[in-house]
Amino acid sequence: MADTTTGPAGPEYRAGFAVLVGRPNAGKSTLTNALVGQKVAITSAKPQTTRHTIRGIVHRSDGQLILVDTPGLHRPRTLLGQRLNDLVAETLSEVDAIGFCLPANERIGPGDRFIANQLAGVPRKPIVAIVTKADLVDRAQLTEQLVAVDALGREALGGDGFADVVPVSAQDGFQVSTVADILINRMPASPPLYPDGELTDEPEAVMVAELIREAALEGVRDELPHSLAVVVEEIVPREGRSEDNPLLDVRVNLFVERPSQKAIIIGKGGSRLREVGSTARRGIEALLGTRIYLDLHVKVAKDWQRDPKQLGRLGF
Ligand SMILES: Nc1nc2c(ncn2[C@@H]2O[C@H](COP(=O)(O)OP(=O)(O)OP(=O)(O)O)[C@@H](O)[C@H]2O)c(=O)[nH]1
Ligand SMILES: [Mg+2]
Repeated sequence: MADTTTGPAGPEYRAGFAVLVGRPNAGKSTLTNALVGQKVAITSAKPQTTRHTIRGIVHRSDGQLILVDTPGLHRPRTLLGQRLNDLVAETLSEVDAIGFCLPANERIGPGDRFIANQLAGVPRKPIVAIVTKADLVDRAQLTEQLVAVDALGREALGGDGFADVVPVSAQDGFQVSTVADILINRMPASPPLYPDGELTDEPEAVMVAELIREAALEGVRDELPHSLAVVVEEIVPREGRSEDNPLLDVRVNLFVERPSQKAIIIGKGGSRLREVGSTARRGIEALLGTRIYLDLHVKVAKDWQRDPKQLGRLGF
């Protein structure tokens, strides 16, 4: 029987979906993790880190907020870029509210206007402007940015513009719960949509691949981050291990676009790849709760970002 005393049975309980959109590197995934209270999305200083939508679930006594973290929106230069933008456009129509992330420390530019105009085309959805990375600016600069963002909203959306403009820092926690309040208030009255305690609906293999990509992104430059794709081939228990000392074999392919990139990823005598492996292994063992043996292979899939067949094979 359902427990109606402690459960979310009150008439005010709300649940629904909010998408986070914004330019690459705006801080969407970091904010997603801060709101969920645990890492569900990988982050990096490189633009276009997120490549598929990721659901992070925020559980509160007054409601449940399902956050949809998306790839950064930008003018597409490759087929991959186009696919990522299409994915975001599709997501916008399926949510209850939109959180538009704009960094506090960067002037509003053509990239933000491009997104604001896209959002203007989405009918009847509350759009909350979230000014991220507030810790990077002083009070005066923050105020200035809030005013500029408000003006952008009136200009692009007409009327009163954004439903709300709220500053936040995912880094030091400033206003994270306020962002959750604002978004939950925009959700419809509804019973919970996910079981209590579930923080994401990402399949394990995807989380594993993402942790490896995050580790591999660390310290590489130029176009390499964009050229890297990670696919988990299999996760199998090692045979002959006792039940209280299990080991999982995790076999993974890292795809790059050119032989020169393969050499960079592997490093001198395999040193870089070993580093990537040990960093990723720590994260994966924490995620899966068992020891793993991580078997990484680097392969060249020539120009996969522009090749429809290869994109399909890599899951885009
Ligand atoms: N100082 C500070 N840095 C932040 C904050 N939020 C994010 N960052 C940094 O900004 C960079 C980009 O963060 P992400 O969360 O990966 O950005 P994103 O919008 O998900 O980027 P894409 O997935 O590429 O679109 C990372 O280096 C983060 O550490 C913040 O609140 N304060
Ligand atoms: Mg991201």
